[in-house]
Amino acid sequence: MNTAALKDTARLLYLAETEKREVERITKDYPELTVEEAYAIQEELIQLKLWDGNSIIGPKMGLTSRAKMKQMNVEEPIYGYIFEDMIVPNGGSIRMNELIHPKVEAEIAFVLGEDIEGPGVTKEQVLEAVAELIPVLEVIDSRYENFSFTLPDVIADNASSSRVVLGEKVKKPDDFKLDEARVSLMINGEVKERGTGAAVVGHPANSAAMLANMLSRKKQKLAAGSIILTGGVTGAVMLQPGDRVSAQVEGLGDVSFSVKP
Ligand code: 0L1
Ligand code: MG
Repeated sequence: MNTAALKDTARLLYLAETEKREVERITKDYPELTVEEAYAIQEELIQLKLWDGNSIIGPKMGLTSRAKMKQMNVEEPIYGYIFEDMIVPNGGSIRMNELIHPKVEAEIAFVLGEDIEGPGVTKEQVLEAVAELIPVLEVIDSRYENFSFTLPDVIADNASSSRVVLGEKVKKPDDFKLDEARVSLMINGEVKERGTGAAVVGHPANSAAMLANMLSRKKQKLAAGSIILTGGVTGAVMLQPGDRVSAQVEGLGDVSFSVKP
């Protein structure tokens, strides 16, 4: 894909999000689109958001469950970025009429106390660097028709990022076994999904280590203070207007929001 097409594609995805309009997956027109080109489109999309006055809260990992990776036939997860205008207060609400076909999943986020720079970052190094943990509800909203995409499509679309509800930050206890932490996702008081931290590539810290190592290929690092969404612990559930959504993360607490029409 040449530079002009790359910029046009980023603009198409940007407008699809801002105008809440689903579009055909871009690999219909560009079947040979590579993962590298897809990240180049994502970077253009991020630039458009930054030029709009938006700012980055931190990165997110996507496709972190073995099931999703197998389904997409990938060896490693993908990443995208969470922006300031995606943040919804804990206990607040999202509006269905601002979104296309949102789904929600429960996650665990890290707040870094120090920089992490790859390559070769390990789970143990990540755990040393993490200062705080946050229970999170992430709303994903693919800009593609019927949530239907290939790997390059979803990378270009900023890993379907849409809204994020952050719970209270908790100082990371030294002996906290994140892979064993039980997480449940409830809609209207009914448990819809359950998982443990191990659902995220074995341990959420593995996910952040993979992210640091992927970013190091671009000479980038994870900066102290940034918030990292490590990936879905539960499956993603379709949202409906009127839904009251909450997640419980064992040892960390609750997070919730509601869905307005
Ligand atoms: O946060 C995620 O895991 C979403 C990654 C993109 C795949 C999807 O939209 O389901
Ligand atoms: Mg997610």
